[in-house]
Amino acid sequence: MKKTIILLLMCAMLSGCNADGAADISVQTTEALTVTTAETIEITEVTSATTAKPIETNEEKTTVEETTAEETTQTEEASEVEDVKTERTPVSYYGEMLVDGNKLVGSNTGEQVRVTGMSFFWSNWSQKYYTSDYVDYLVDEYNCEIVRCSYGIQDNGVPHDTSCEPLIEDVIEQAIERGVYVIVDWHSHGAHNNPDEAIAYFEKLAEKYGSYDNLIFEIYNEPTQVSWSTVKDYAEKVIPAIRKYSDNLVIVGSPTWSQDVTSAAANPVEGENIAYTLHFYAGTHKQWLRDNADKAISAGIPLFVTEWGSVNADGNGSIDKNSTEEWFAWMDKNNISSCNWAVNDKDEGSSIFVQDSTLSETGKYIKKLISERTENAEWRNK
Ligand code: IDC
Repeated sequence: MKKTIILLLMCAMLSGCNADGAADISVQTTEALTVTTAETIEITEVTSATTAKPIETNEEKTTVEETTAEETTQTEEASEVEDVKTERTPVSYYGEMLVDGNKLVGSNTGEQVRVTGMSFFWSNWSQKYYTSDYVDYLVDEYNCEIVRCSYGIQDNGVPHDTSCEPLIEDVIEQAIERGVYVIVDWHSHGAHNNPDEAIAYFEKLAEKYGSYDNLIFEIYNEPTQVSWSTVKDYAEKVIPAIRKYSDNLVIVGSPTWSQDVTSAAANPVEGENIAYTLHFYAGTHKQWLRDNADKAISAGIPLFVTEWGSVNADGNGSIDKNSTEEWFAWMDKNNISSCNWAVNDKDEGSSIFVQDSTLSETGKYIKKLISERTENAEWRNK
């Protein structure tokens, strides 16, 4: 209930903003300004409460408390215009992600948009992190502009575990409340064998949340050794179900664990607002995969790295810093959005947590990489 009220008030506030997200005082009535003020204070309280939740981090707790106290005082003292600026978010600034040739642009800015964040782990194995508190953690502490839900589909003939659906919805709702993008990924390696399940799920999801600019549909995590035409046929079955309710960005995988982006570029999926995922694991995948990706971009398709790892492709091993830096230089140059694998505490190199949910070595390293991209992002500063 409280969530709904805050959401409605956020909408009221944003409707008083121009395309840059700045307050358009000239058209606001006194009543609207009062609502904006109340709304901002309400959000500040909620943020403080959630920041204080007992999620353990490796950060100095005093630092968190000092920052929170300072933010609260600043918010109370600031003018309404500054309050609106404080509450600007990636989604309020950029809007819906739209394909424009081989780039993704924001519907509000018309300029190329690049966001950086984290992917949750297989939802069937990692439900404890699928919470609104962890979305807050990822936004407030980890500086994410995007999160990705990986709806775990095991493709072994066993009906998939639908118990994660309400948890995925909690994550989506909190992402909407915090103004970050949220990908829902059909985390499968064989989705083309059972398109009906994906169709039913994505249609339901599009109907419920497809009007929010936050939501991005990733319909097939990683096809393995199948032809591109098989994947394309699957995509052309699933996408129309989404399009009944939503024109939001759809991201399509490609053969060989979403590396064969040149096949996709040679024969793209029919439809509008469709991008393609490229997955890399820095310990395994090197320049040859970037060369492939460059060819696909030159051939005209937009890429989105919905999943990447700093370790080996099996999700384990130690961080390959040199290779990760080469990949980031490439993503920086091409303004490519990305989500790191994974928000989890399994004992493997790719987990950002260890088992008491404090940051692993990987977690500290990835936090730095993400923060370097997002702390001074355009949406905060313009
Ligand atoms: C891995 C997990 C690992 C789990 C395995 C099951 O890290 O713990 O046992 O899945 O298949 C991907 C996949 C992603 C993998 C990850 C690392 O999208 O599901 O997670 N990876 O192997 N593609 C390339 C690497």
